[in-house]
Amino acid sequence: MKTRKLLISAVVGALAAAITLVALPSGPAQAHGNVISPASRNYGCWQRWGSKFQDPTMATEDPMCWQAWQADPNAMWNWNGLFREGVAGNHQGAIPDGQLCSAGHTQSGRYNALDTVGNWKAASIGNSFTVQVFDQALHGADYLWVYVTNPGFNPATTALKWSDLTRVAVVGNTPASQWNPVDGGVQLNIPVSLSGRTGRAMVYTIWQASHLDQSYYWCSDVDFGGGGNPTTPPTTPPTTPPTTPPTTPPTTPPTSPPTSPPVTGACSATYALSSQWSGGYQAGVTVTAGSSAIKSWTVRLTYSGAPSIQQTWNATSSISGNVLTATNVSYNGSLGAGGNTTFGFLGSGTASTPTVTCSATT
Ligand SMILES: [Cu+2]
Repeated sequence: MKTRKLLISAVVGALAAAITLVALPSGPAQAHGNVISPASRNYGCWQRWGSKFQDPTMATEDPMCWQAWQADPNAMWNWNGLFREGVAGNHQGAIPDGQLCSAGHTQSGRYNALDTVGNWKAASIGNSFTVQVFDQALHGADYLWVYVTNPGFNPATTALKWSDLTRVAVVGNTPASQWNPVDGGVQLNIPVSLSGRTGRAMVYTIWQASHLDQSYYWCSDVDFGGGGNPTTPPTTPPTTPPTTPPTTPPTTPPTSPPTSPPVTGACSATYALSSQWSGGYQAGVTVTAGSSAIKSWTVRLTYSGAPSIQQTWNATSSISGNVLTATNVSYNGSLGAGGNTTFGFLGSGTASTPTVTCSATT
């Protein structure tokens, strides 16, 4: 039990705690899960925008995800960490109405923006559908409960309350060995069968994990019968997006902030490790223009061995030998004098610190 708690605090506590991880037995540090279909709010936002979360087109194409990314990118990067502990089965007592999608403002409010009322993207499903729960950590389940909102409830205009929900499926004690092995963990498919449902609704899933009293809560937006948005326009306008893309790094800053880059040439770049876990890591690079404005930039990260990169955001990357080359995307190439932007990537294996150079066109 104590070891597992250490693992969890390591995920939350990022870098400092990652040192603890080294001493622990091997196993996934990002050790939780989510509903991947119909995708929960934060898993869906991560799926759709994780590779380009600073792309301002999100503000118009997917405004609810945009406001959530603006509120706290960690709510999406940590898509597998939406849980509470020590609830002792009293879910309704632990989570007030209007806070069901953030698990009652759990994790110091990291997920609060998932409660925002508005027209979230909804998965088109039929009356018979499957809730797919992904368990990265092989926790298994003491139980899983699936609820659906009652007919007439419109998530685009109404905050979710417990009284809006009817439980439609129950899965009892199911150790991870009985879930389906999938890449990176195990998955359980929960069939749900309804009748006569049309239009927008929400699916609410509770996963009571088995390793300790840890309860997960997920809101999934669905559209029964598919085709089309709700007929009632949302009464709550989406948060007005900022006019310039944010430069917020995707995760908690590293424990020692990068030293200010010397700004002598056209641009400079600093590398910072954001977090790491067994088998992978996340890093960010801040690109800063020199004393004149630039139109585009290219950053080269030179490693002692060939890097393995799974995903890059806010830059286009390629690897040749030991060098990772990253160039700006359409919305972050142009920087004013002294201005900066950030890109990031997920790497496989153990993080090592590259030598970083930056070049730019003016
Ligand atoms: Cu976990």
